[in-house]
Amino acid sequence: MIAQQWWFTYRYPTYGGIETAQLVLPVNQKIQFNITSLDVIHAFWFFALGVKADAVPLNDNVVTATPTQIGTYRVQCSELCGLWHGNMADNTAMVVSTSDFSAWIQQQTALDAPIMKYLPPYSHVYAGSNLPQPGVYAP
Ligand SMILES: [Cu+2]
Repeated sequence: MIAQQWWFTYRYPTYGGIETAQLVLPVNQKIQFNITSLDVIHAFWFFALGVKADAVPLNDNVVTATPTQIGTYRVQCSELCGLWHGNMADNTAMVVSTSDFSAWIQQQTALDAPIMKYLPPYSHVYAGSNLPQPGVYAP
């Protein structure tokens, strides 16, 4: 989980390091979250899962949880992080069946294929040349 002003993104190192704006997790599987930030201190709060952890630049905060209920959930930032902190929330986090997760990850992998070469390699923290560079997505 990567926080930045003012949103969360999610990389899936188990699936080639693809990056998504929506958090989707398979049900009944132990998930390891590696939580970091690109800029200031945020906090990742997935209260239905009992996950709340600071997202700190250059810091890899590791939390594990096992979602057991399929459904749609809210995640939000719980550390005042600037002007749009209050808007740093998402009601579309999902826990889905294993087969729905496989289908979703396949779809996301295809969507991300054209941009993977612009993404920094997956890392637990991002700094220096490993930070996403502004403008690299422009044609
Ligand atoms: Cu924040």
